[in-house]
Amino acid sequence: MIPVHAYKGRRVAVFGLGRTGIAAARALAAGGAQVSAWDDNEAAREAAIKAGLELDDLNRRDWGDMAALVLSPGIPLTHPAPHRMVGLAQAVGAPVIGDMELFAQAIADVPGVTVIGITGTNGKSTTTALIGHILKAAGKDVHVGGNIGEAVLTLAPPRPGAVYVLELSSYQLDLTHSLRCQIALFLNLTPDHIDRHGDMEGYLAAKTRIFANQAPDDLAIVGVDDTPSAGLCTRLKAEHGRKVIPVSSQRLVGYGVYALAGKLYDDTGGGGARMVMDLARAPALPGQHNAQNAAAAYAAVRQLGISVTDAVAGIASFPGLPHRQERVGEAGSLLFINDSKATNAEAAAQALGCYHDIFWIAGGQAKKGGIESLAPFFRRIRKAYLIGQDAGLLQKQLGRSVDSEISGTLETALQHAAADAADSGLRRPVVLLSPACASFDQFKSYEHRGDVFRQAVKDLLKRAMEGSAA
Ligand code: UMA
Repeated sequence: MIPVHAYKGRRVAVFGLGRTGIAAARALAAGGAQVSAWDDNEAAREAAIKAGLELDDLNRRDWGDMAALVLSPGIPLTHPAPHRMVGLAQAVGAPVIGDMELFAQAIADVPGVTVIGITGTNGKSTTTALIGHILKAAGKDVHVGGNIGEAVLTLAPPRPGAVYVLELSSYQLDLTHSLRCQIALFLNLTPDHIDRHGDMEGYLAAKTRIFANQAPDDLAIVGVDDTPSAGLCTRLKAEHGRKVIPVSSQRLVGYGVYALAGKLYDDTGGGGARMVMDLARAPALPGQHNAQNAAAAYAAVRQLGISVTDAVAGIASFPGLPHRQERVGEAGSLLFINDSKATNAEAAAQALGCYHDIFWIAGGQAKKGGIESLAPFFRRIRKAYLIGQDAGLLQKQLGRSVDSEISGTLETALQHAAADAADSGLRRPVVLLSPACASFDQFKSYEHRGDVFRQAVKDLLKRAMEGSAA
């Protein structure tokens, strides 16, 4: 745990007692603050008591002595409307901050600590884990956390030479004011979380806060494969004295790192571009989107002095992350892929672009626009098996161009998809769960949905083995 001493002897409100809130309350108490912790949800309050926290109903207490409000990232700060607690804090002039801000305050006085921050709509977790993997393999004192799932304040306390690799969501960045990322990665930007930021401008503004406190020697790494990010890269380059490395998996970028035709090129050295890696050596990073993630991770670790050989070896040995194009089973030539993390159409497009004969399981709670933007991939889909609340909408959007059925549940969808794929006679059929929708109508989270799928595939393959042995 990273103790936070900045509020020693003062009172701090911690609202929202999930992963962030519990870690923040503990870190503040360890640093000598008095903590008033609360959550709207009774089950969360009970869990907090079990975790050893004392509760204090923030709806009923006087806020006069409150030095700050630590808000969990999932709780609205501005849109669709600020949570009531935000108003209570603002009324007494208490700053509203998040756990990343506490982290920034906690490491401010420790010399020789490096922060690598990663943001973007898609690919953040993979890039974060990949950078952590390369640095660890190269022997660095590295700690990985943030939106990827490990609340930042639960990480080991800072020591000189430590590197923190942090996935930063737009929600977290909105609540962070003084964090300096010596290396800041901005991967891409497509519409997402608009309900929380008002519009695309608000979403972009939250994400660009990742560059806010950079010093002249710090590095900005920017993906340039979508229009808003390319515009951002141009703006940053125009700022006097900024170090910017553009990365792409679609085109050659001067003075950047890019992937073309499955090969990774480094043009940052001044002596012209050189091919550093055949990305076929990295089986856990399939597809063009992952090529950009690899390029971004490569640029980041090189800035820390990791050799080309170690960077390339780390990319090749990366084991991948669960729920992101995770191979969960194989039966002869039939492949089962769990891509449950694809909670929007853009993320599903990445997986749909990687395979040719797809038996596609999709559905849940659709995002704005549904799967309209996936039309260019429809020809790769042999049949779609639709689940959850918006199955009907998805079937309508698939129209006549794709054979589809409303399967209802994930289990039924898997059974039907596996049977059809096995009977298809295709050379390399793929049963792909890449839902393009949120999971909350049928599951606790995308992780839960992916775990259920992985287990169901395992059971199915076991039954098939037993059947063929009998
Ligand atoms: N709560 C209230 N009142 C409200 C709303 C929520 O009291 O009006 C309470 C809930 O009852 C709950 C707590 O607030 O107890 C939840 O807080 P939270 O949603 O911020 O969840 P945490 O467990 O703290 O998890 C957060 C991130 N969650 C969100 O941003 C929604 C996690 O990212 C992150 O891994 C974790 O901190 C550790 O840093 C998840 C996520 O979905 C993976 N992120 C979004 C995404 O990737 O798209 C941004």
